[in-house]
Amino acid sequence: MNLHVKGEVKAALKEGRGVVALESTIITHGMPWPENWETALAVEEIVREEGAIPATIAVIEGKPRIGLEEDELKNLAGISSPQKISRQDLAFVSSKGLSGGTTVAATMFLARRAGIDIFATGGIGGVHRGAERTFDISADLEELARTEIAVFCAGVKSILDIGRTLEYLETRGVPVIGFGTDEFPAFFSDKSGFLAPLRLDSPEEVASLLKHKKDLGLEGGAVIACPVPEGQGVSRREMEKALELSLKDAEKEGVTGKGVTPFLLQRMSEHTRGRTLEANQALIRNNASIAARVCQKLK
Ligand code: PSU
Ligand code: MN
Repeated sequence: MNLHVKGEVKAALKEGRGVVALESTIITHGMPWPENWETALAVEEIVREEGAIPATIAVIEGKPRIGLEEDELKNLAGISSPQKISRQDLAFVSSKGLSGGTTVAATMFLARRAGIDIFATGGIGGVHRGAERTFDISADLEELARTEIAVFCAGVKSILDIGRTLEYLETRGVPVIGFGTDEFPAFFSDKSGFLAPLRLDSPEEVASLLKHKKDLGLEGGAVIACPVPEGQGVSRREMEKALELSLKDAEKEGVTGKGVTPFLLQRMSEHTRGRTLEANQALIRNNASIAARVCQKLK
C-alpha cells in the first residue's frame, strides 16, 4: 500500500515502543488558525512527555501519511480549503493528489494499516439529531465496529444524539468505557445525562481490557471516553444554549452532509465567545495524555 510512515514512527513500531495516532480533521476543520497549529504541536509534545511517539495522520498531495514533520503539520494547519477526508473519500483524494485532514474513521483505518493500536482524538462522530429524517450517522461508528484500534476521546458532542449514538455502538458490539466516570461525557462538558456503559479507572485497567479483547479475537475498536478536566469544560446549560442557536444557523444556511460538524463547532465557538474552543484544546490534550499512558502499559 502507498502508505508513507515517518521514520521515527516506523522505528518505534518495529521496536515495540508505544505509538499514539492523532487525527487531523480537528486541525483542518475543527479549530481556526493559529489555535489549530498550536494545539496540534502541543498534543504531540504531550504524547512524547508520556514516553510514547505521536503519529499525526493526514493525506498530503494524495499520499496517506503516518506521522508528519513539524513543517508539514504547519502547512496542513494553514491550507486554505483542505479536504475533510472520511473513509468514503480516501480513494478519491489519493487519485486526485489532494490534501486534507482525516476524520476519526479514516484515521482509524490508516493507523490500523500501519499497525498502531492506540489513537487519540477530541470527539468521535455519531448519530446526528434528527437522523430518523436525515439518515446522518457518522462513518466513525461503522469504523469502530470493524477496525481494531482503541479510540480515546471526550465522548460525543451534544450536537449529536448521544442516546442513539450509544445504542448504535452497543448494537455493533463496541466497548464504550467511561474513564474514571459513571457518566458518559459530552465533549465540551463532562456531563451528558447518560451513563457510560462500562467504567474503568486507570491506564492499567484499560490496557488489561484491550489485551483481553485481543486475546478473545474480538474485532473492532473500543471507545475510551475521558471527561474534559474539571474547570476546563463548558456547563451543559451554556452548551445547550449555544447549540440551539448554532443548529438554527445551520438550518437557515442550508448546511448539510460533511459540512455539518465543522459548521456547528465554529458557530458554537462564536456563540460562547471562544469558550468551546478552549474546552476543545483542553480535552484533546487530556485525551492524548491518557492514551499515551495506556500505550506504555500495553507493552
Ligand atoms: N468532533 C469534534 N471535532 C471534530 C470532529 C468531531 O468535536 O473536528 C470531526 C472528527 O474528525 C470526526 C468527524 O471524525 O468530525 C465526524 O464528521 P462526520 O459527522 O461528518 O462523520
Ligand atoms: Mn454525516
